[in-house]
Amino acid sequence: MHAVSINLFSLYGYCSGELLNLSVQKFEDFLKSINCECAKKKDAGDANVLKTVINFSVVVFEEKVISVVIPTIDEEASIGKVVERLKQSLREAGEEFEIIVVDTNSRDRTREIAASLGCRVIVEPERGYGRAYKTGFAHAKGDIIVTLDADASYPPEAIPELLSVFRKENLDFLTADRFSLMSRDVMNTTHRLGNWILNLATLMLFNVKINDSQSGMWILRKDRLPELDMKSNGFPFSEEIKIKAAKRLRFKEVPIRYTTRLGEKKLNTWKDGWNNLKFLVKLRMSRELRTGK
Ligand SMILES: Nc1nc2c(ncn2[C@@H]2O[C@H](COP(=O)(O)OP(=O)(O)OP(=O)(O)O)[C@@H](O)[C@H]2O)c(=O)[nH]1
Ligand SMILES: [Mg+2]
Repeated sequence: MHAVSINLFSLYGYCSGELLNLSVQKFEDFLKSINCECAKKKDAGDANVLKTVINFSVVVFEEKVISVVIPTIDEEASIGKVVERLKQSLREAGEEFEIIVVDTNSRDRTREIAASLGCRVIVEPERGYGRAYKTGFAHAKGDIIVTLDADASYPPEAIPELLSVFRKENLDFLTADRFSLMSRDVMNTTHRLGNWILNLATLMLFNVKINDSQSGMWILRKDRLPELDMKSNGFPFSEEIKIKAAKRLRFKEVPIRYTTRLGEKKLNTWKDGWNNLKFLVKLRMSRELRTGK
């Protein structure tokens, strides 16, 4: 969190403690209404009456910065559109933001397009969806991190509304659910079945009831990351982060409108589906989650 502390003024007065407390309360309420916080310090004072000195130091919270992190491999067909839509949506919402593209060995124009649109392009030479996110998170300057695929399947236009829920409900982790609002033609049957099995496994192994354990669109507080202690470097990163967030943090799932991706998918339905299932079993057996936390 970026905070600026200003020592605003000191109150020095001869009045009853009660009266003073009332004024202080009123002042604090006012500060809250203008996004400030009061750290008050009582220096001296008599129990009933007389001399009381209060130093007000006011903490002014800077506008929070959003870091959008996008992993990419050969996504030239879509990265430009995703970034343009993101910029428009976040600008219209009055958000201060940065966009970080974490690229692994793209052989097309992905990096060039992202850089030309003002993104910070971070090169992560090691393969892995989870690894790309770990690298991106480490570079994020914002308090709040937003993630999505580069393939134009998740709607950047939904982010302001999701952020509003995230803030209003004081969440630590929000995940976007693709299935509640999804039309039939967006995902093939095999993919749907795979997702259903993984959701069921998540419920049975961890008692985490979630509609979409594999969604790639999340909002999270950066300062909560250490509590998640992420292990996976591959595609299971997505289910791992949700299970741990659901168990340890203030967590919510919110529906979004998902569409078919542009360009080639990087996920291998059978191989990665099987790996994701194996990862869930391994995670359940691990000492870390054996206690159910
Ligand atoms: N940097 C990096 N990005 C990756 C890696 N693997 C996948 N990605 C990106 O991560 C995002 C998710 O990958 P997708 O292929 O879309 O996987 P998916 O969303 O599960 O599959 P689809 O439903 O077919 O889109 C995309 O933006 C990919 O380009 C990786 O090893 N490194
Ligand atoms: Mg995708």
